Amino acid sequence: MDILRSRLASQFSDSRESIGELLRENGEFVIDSVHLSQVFGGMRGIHGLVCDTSTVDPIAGLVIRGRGVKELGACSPEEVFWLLLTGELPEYEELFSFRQDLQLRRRLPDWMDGFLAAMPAGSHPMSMFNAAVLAMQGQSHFARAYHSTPKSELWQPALEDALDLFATMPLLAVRVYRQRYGLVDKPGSADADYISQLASGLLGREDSDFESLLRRYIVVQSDHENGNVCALAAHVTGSAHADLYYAVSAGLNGLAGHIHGLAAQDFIRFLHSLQDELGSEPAEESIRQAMQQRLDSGRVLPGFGHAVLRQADPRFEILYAIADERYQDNPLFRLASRVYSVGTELLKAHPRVKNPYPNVDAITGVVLQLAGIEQLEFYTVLFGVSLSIGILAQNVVSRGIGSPIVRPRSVATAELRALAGG
Ligand code: AMX
Repeated sequence: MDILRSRLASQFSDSRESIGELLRENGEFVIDSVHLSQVFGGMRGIHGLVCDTSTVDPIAGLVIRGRGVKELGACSPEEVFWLLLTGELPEYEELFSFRQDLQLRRRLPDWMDGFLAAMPAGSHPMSMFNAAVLAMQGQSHFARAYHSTPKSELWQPALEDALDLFATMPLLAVRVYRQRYGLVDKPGSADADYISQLASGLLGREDSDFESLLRRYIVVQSDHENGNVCALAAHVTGSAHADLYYAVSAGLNGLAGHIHGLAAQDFIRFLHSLQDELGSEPAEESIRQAMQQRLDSGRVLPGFGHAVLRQADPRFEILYAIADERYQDNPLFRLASRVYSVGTELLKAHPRVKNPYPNVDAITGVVLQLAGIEQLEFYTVLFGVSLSIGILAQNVVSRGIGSPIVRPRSVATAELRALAGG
């Protein structure tokens, strides 16, 4: 991967220089002020992190290296990974050699089947996936090279780990899926690309419609700046010079939270519970009552709301349009569509909810379910496969620009009370 390595070498050297200059000239410039409510409010809205791979605009949504996510419709995960790392889409030749390199890295250790089989029966697929990532840490180039590598060059072994992990994630997800649900393993063709490995591995057969759906699914969720729980956990872990196996694992642990990535499974579970209670296509009024009851009992409506976005999430819209085209006559999809509009209406009336719209987790499970992946606990693993693309790129860039260890200050409540003059 000499082309990629030499591009990144000059990119990082330029970045370090220009960041140094920016800091020398403007280091004391004030970009934000912190309110007491933000300190108690999960640091919401505080500008305190650097992320060059993508930004999340409250209105426009995800922008990857200057390109709105809707512009990336035709891209493959390989192209988006390259874009996240370098800031540009690869040329034909670059993509060709990138894919060749990734193919050589696409293999799981021999012990993986036994490792997964030894996990307790009924383990959540997310814990199997994460345990497997962590168990592969012994392969880390970064860990092996650490003591003989200057700080400024740590991005190089980090890049090796990132490429290995990127290439391996689809295979690993398939292995977890097949092992967890007792399905016969159907290894894809050795020269298949990222998406066809993943798609044919999951379905157990070639299916071009499923491949194109999965391509969109993976690309739209490939990054979301680094303030979300998953990316932030990975960023903080990597900042302590833990290798990418540890960092990705830290991120996956956070993604397994119910109000983060597990919302994908929770939303489908909620649809199923509505069908069990009210029939396969309940009337809008019955849906409204059930959702209101859930809110009144102090529980969240899974699949609605967002900590940053203040408009409908373009990632939701992209996947919704695909589902609408393919599954508009399906009862589950029709139920989901009613739930989206009723939920939005109810949350618009909620005094504190800042975003009443369905989020990406309200559609990912629906499209996977209708495409034939019925095991809803598996959905967050696929979210992890996609979001890890951004995490890997972000961590390589962080080592490349020499980001220091993350260490904000915490303050005791009494101190805050005194500061506020209370
Ligand atoms: N259902 C019920 N209440 C909700 C709600 C929802 N979907 N979304 C927000 N609220 C509540 C919050 O819990 C909070 O209540 P509080 O004042 O009693 O603490 C209040 O409304 C204000 O919240 P907010 O500022 O609008 O959102 P937030 O930044 O605190 O939280 C999020 C954002 C996503 C955690 C929240 O909207 C939520 O819990 N949604 C449901 C779970 C979900 O779908 N998560 C996936 C999000 C996307 C992702 O990260 N993958």
